[in-house]
Amino acid sequence: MTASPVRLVAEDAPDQPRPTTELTELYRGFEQELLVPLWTEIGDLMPAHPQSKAAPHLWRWDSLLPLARRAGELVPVGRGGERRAIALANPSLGGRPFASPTLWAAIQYLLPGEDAPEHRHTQHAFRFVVEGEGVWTVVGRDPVAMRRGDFLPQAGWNWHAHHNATSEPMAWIDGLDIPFQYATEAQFFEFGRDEVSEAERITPERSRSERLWGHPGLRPVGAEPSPAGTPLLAYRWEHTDRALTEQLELEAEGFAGVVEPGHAAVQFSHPGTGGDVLPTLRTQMHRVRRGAETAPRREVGSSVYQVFDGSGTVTIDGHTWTVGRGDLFVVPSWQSLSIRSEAGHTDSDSGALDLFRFSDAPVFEALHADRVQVEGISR
Ligand code: 1HN
Repeated sequence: MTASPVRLVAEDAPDQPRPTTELTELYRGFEQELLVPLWTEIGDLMPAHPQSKAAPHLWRWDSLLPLARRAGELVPVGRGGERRAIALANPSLGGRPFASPTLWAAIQYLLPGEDAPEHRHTQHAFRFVVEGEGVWTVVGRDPVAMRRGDFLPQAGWNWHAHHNATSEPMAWIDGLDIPFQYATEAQFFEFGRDEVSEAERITPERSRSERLWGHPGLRPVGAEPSPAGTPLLAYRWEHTDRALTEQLELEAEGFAGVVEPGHAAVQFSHPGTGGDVLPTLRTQMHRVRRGAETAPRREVGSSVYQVFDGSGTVTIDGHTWTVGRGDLFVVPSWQSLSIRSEAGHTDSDSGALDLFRFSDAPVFEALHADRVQVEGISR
């Protein structure tokens, strides 16, 4: 057969007609008119269940961080390149800077005194800090401190810049819905001011957003947040940690509330709506007690995890990796994941495995295309 887009005989498709001269002629006619018959393609177009083009993969923090440091020495940050961000490229997505078909994940690095310039884009974004501090991200002219364990969402089309106000470099991870907006051809981007004012280069302990929106269960009367993205720009580790600690304490006391035995989780939520912090991204923190293992679970849509603390093993569709602090892994759509918390070689005994997770779940829920299977139970 020639390099025709139409397959004359589709081995994987049953009930194909016998190849004859007339059939070859017919298929050549299809090709000339840019037509493709369904009967040769249906297996790929309509699989019985999602068959991700992406592969499960693990990136080690110990490999990423030295490369980011080296980029800090060799590559300036400024207008044009915009960010010293180095993206995770899924090995099965053709070298594109996409962790999964919908999710972007990158390590970003900023040196003492450096500024990442102001811009805005329709892509929804967040930062998560696995170690270090000293950078303020300025979102809508509100400077927000970034420290270990903090989660910092930033909904699309907000102006944002970052500055490192300390004498230490800082690394963190960025998550965005770039591949999703790329595939759906929905992106807009604008450069901001080249210089930000001194008033914005300040380094307050608490951002204006936290002072207005960061009080548990209390909504400011008179402030109308956009439903499209959370008005709270920082979710601090002390709250996340305490929520997880208390869930596991309650479990030990015999009260309900955990996901499954030994596994606590919280979801970062929009304080005005209770929904996801960003329209396309769901973000959570999980804690698996030392010795516990999560039930294998598959979901429609993909996720990226970063180990925040502790160590263990993760198994994604039959591939098992040991993981430790900072390591990142991607779970493609409908591939099963289970997580086991156990002491590693180099681990200080933290007693649990903490994992930050982000996924594209809100997209599938909005389309009523979400599905979850836990150990054979469909939901
Ligand atoms: C971006 O604006 C940031 O603001 C990080 O830190 C990563 C990747 C692609 C496009 C814009 C940031 C980005 C990005």
